Amino acid sequence: MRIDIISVLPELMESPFQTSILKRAVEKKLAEIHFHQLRNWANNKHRRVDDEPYGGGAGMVMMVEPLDLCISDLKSQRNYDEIIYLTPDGETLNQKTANALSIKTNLMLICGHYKGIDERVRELHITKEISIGDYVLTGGELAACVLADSVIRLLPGVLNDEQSALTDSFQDDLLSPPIYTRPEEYKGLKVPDVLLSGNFAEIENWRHEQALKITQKKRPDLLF
Ligand code: 6GU
Repeated sequence: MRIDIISVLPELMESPFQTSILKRAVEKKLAEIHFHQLRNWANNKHRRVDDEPYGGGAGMVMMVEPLDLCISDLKSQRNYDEIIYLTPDGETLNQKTANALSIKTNLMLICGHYKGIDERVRELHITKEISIGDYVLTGGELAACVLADSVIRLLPGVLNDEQSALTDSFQDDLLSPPIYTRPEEYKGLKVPDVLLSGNFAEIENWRHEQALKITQKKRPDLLF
């Protein structure tokens, strides 16, 4: 998978891809991340990419031309499965969306800043709008990192234990059951007997029951 990320602050997104699992995914060439500094497509003296909104009002708007030139340049080089604008008014990211994106080949992510982008960029290029939750960030960069992380970890070969993405919380609309490692007892708190029983059918049953119970308690909305 190739992911192109357009931003005025690409340096903000470097470390997540230079650390741990995402770094390994990049090194193993399972994921290719390309950052593009939007200002390089600004055909004006001060490399401006924002301007005042028509009709007045607070905040600046990201201009249509630099974004159109940058996106068009990239589009002329390959076919993109989705051109995603990260915005608080997009559809909220969930596991289903991450799963769907993880089978794509080329994704383009557009990070918004200021009050947002000129509407004509959406009309010309954007195929999908994604938010990472009902709160406002200073820009789309951290949201782009969250989205990329949720997608890259699903790519075959990225996680050591292929099973572990399948048993994630949300993957079957249930939260994960409690887990334990050594010691068997700590400060009087014991690991449930069933987990020490060696009876795998019973363990699976217990885990499923616990997952249902925990989901009912913490996120009943997931059960309907
Ligand atoms: Cl994608 N962008 C911004 N600026 N704020 C957000 C967001 C995105 N998702 C949630 N809040």
